[in-house]
Amino acid sequence: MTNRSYNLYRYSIPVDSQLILRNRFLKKREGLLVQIQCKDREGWGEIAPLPEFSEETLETAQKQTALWLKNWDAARRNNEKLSLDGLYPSVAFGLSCALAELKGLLNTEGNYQVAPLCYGDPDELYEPLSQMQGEKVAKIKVGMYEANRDGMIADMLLEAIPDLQLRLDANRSWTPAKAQLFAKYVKPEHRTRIQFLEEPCKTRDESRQFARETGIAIAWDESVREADFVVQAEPNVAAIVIKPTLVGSLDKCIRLIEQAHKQGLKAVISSSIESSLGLTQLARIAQQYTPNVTPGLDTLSLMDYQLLRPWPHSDLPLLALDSELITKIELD
Ligand code: OSB
Ligand code: MG
Repeated sequence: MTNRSYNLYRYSIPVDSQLILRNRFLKKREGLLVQIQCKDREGWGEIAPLPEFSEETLETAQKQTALWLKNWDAARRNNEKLSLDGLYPSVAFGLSCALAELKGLLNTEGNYQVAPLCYGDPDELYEPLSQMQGEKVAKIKVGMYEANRDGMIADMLLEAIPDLQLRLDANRSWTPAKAQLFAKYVKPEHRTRIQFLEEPCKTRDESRQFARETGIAIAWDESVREADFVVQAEPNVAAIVIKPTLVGSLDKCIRLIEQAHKQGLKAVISSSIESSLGLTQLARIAQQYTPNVTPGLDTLSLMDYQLLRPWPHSDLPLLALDSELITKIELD
């Protein structure tokens, strides 16, 4: 018989007012932190449904987590394993991270080299890019302003920085005509330095056609979370983006990564705007399972604080469990 115990905390941290999620401003980021212990070992996980992206809410996620923890504690009597099947993605992910830490399955070394993220002002990229060692890759959110402006910015950056590679993300916002307008401004000789453009158009077929016509590689992000999605090598498809908080358990993410690698696709671990606790775990997952691929994790600076674990070299204040932005949840 083993001794299991657990704690659940809820956090709420203010975020940068520029953060727009599908036409809505996010003013604070909220989530759960779970701590599980067994004898002298412990593991932590973050469960943070993302508004506008996750189907579950913080409330439904919290209820499900509390119930799972209770059953997990009860399962110790029979030395049972408690499955994560059927749980909400954010809950399955957070609990699987806590279990992986507890069992020593998640390495401590992380890939903290991220792709600097730009929401519109390309000038913000020069400084972070000059600090980068190794692969020089940045990510620009496109599709929020005029498509021709997006094209000009991408082309200008590729022209100005000869060893720069770009990732672009349109979040399915372009019609085929708008996507073409974007491409018109990116010189053909610059297009090979676009590692990929995530989901340019509303449908996968429109995105495929765009890639075929322009030679610009694309990546699947939203599609990866759709029921009919299969990981499949295709011309002009370079990568799949994996957002574990929206996908599910660590095992499910690892299966997707393995399928991608088998098909010759890149798998890119990406943020769903987790706190520094979840984000540092994503950096560790990236290092362990997608070595040599820069993850898409440049979202910490949107927040005003870090939680419990610091991101290397971040100067944001670090909150501990006694902070008033973290509350312990009473469980029965
Ligand atoms: O569209 O990829 C997205 C963050 C939250 C929700 C959706 C997205 C994102 C990111 C994360 O872009 C950063 C990254 O992938 O580099
Ligand atoms: Mg995306």
